[in-house]
Amino acid sequence: MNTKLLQDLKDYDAAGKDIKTQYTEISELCMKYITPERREGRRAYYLSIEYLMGRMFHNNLLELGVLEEAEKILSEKGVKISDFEEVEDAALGNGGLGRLAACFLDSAAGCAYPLDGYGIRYKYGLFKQKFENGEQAESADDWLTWGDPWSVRRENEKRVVHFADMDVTAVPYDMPIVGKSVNTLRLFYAEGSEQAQKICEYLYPADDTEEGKLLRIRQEYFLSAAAIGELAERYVRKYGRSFNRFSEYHSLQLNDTHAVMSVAEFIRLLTKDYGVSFARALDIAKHTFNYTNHTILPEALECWDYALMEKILPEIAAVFKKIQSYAVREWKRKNCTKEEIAAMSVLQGRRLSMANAAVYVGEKVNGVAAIHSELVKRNLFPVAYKYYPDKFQNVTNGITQRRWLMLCNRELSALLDKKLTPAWREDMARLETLDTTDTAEFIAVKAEKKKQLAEYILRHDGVKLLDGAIVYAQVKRLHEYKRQLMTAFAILRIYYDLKEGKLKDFHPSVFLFGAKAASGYFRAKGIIKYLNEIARLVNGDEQTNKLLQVVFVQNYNVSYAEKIVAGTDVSLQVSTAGFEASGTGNMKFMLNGAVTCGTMDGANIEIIEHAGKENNYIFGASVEEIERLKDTYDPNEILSQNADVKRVCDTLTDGTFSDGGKGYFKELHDSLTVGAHWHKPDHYFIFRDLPEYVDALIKVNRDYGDKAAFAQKQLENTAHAAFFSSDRSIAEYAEKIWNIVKK
Ligand code: 26W
Repeated sequence: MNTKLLQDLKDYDAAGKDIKTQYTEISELCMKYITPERREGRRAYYLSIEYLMGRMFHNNLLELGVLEEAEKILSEKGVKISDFEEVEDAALGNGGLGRLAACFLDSAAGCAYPLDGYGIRYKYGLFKQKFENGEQAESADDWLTWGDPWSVRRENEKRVVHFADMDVTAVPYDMPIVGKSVNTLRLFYAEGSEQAQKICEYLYPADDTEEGKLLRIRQEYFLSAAAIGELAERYVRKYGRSFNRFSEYHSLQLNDTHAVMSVAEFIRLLTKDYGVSFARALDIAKHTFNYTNHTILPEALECWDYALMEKILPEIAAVFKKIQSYAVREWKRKNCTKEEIAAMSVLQGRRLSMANAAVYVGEKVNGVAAIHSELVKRNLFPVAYKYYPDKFQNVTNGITQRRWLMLCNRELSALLDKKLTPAWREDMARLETLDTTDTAEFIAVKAEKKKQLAEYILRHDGVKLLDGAIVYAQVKRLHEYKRQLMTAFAILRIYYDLKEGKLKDFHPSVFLFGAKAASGYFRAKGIIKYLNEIARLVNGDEQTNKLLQVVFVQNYNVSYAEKIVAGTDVSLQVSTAGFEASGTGNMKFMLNGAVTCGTMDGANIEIIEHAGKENNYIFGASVEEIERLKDTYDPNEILSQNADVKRVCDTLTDGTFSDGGKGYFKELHDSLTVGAHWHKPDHYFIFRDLPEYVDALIKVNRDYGDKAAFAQKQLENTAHAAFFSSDRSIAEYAEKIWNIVKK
């Protein structure tokens, strides 16, 4: 308990100050008690171009151990820290891998592992989303309007990053990551000319134009060079210029391929500024860098045109070319065939494969769920796996129980305190001892969290949630492989069955959606429009709207997610098997006592292994079946044989809905029935899985009738969620990949 901090809070004078001033002053006051430690010895460093941190106020006070006390002290002064909810999320990420990075930093500090993060401090984070006539409208996320009291600008540690055509000053902003250790997230801010400042203006520029691609390369190199420059300089000051012991003190984790240029920069710096031979620098790199793959989507595997990179980073391009020639010599010594060499090549003709560079140089390469790591070996890098099998690892993702249970669901946390004593908070394995037959209090907690969720949705979206309903949620980025469109069809199926009196004793159900579509992703925006049109139809139909409601919340972000995961009964995780690397929302729902209705994909497979198939609702083709189906699957055959499927699919073109002449719905219908030049019709097998999906949803509805039995299934999920704590993930990285130890 931080008594001095509490005393300061008691002495704080809030009188006559507006809420922004109160937020800033109280945060700054807490910051005085947070001192990042610079421990000697080996450390790991996380290089990520995204960190989806969410709000830091409550998180940091929880980590400081003063949240409850501070709340009381400040409320006596008329300061309701729940009003600080209006502070913008630090949304410096798109979703998956950015939020994972934030959970990993939280767990490393929470478990006293030496792990620091390097990233980019974007002026504008992920865009804010509103719906205008059911369509996504984007606006800039000016997240710094409330200031950023949780970061400290380090004027005296700024450094210059050189491009062929400009110099950029990288100014570090340090955000302390509070736990048993206090680690640091260092975000670099670009200063200098107008063009230099553009580098950190926006997260993930649309890279479908050369201009966008160039900016993307600049962002990735900016992060790489600032981080490497600093680590190298600090090392030389302490251990000299030979770099012989660099890999003894550093393990650098590449979060996807976005910071792979740090490998080339490391070699460039050592050879050019410190006279280290290329072979030696490459060898040190091979014992320093590790790579996490987060997706098997081919379009997400970054390849850069050699000439494009050479235009602004000639030395970096040259280093990649030299790595290629070293690698080819090594592969020839291993008697690799021409085809095998091509498959592993860093430079393939004019294309630079960042993933192949990461695999070749990385000491360890890991996937993010058991099934994904198998697919990484089998489908993504089969040749590299053949020649370097020991490189390949799995570390299944995890989520921090501090934000995703203790903070967002204090009522369930209190119930666990009562049943298990607070010891579970330091030892999640104790959740396994939960008596899941004793459900009365859990049912009351879930009802309370649904009530709070309903209030939040009413306040933020002006929609009143159906009372006493089963709450389903599908909240995640909008992407075809995540199959929000299949859920849309399933809802229409249920709607029509209700209207035709085919569903008796149907328990009232609410389907919650939250999703942002990438600004250039036409089809994803069409699916958002379609879901909003279905909501309008279903919610407006007096015959059914006491039984079925569809709600699409706007600007789904980390803070919204905290409310939804706590108040949901059924987590919808319905990606086509083999496409979702892991998923992490699935784990958040599980921990908060929701059953999963989903496919055997990503981490869902391990969730079912831990929580039991009997406590969840699994449906759909397996990875193996999807792979077998790829060549023979004919969606139009299903349409001709299954009138139910045809009926809902036809609503896209039969006038049931209008997309305001934008052409969204016709294009979606074509994507399912005709395909496109880059894919076959229904390339995510929606029609194959839809009937089983509807059956699963109806089964949920039936089972819900026995409240106690259903609650027991939900509690079984909470009881078996310990494995999915990011504390476990970090302990695995520390042991299997980083070789670092707790303080
Ligand atoms: C929404 C489509 C999409 C897919 C991949 C957007 C961005 C990507 C990135 C290139 C990689 C990424 O974020 N992958 C996600 O990483 C998460 C953390 O490991 C996984 O849980 C998700 O399954 C994976 O899609």
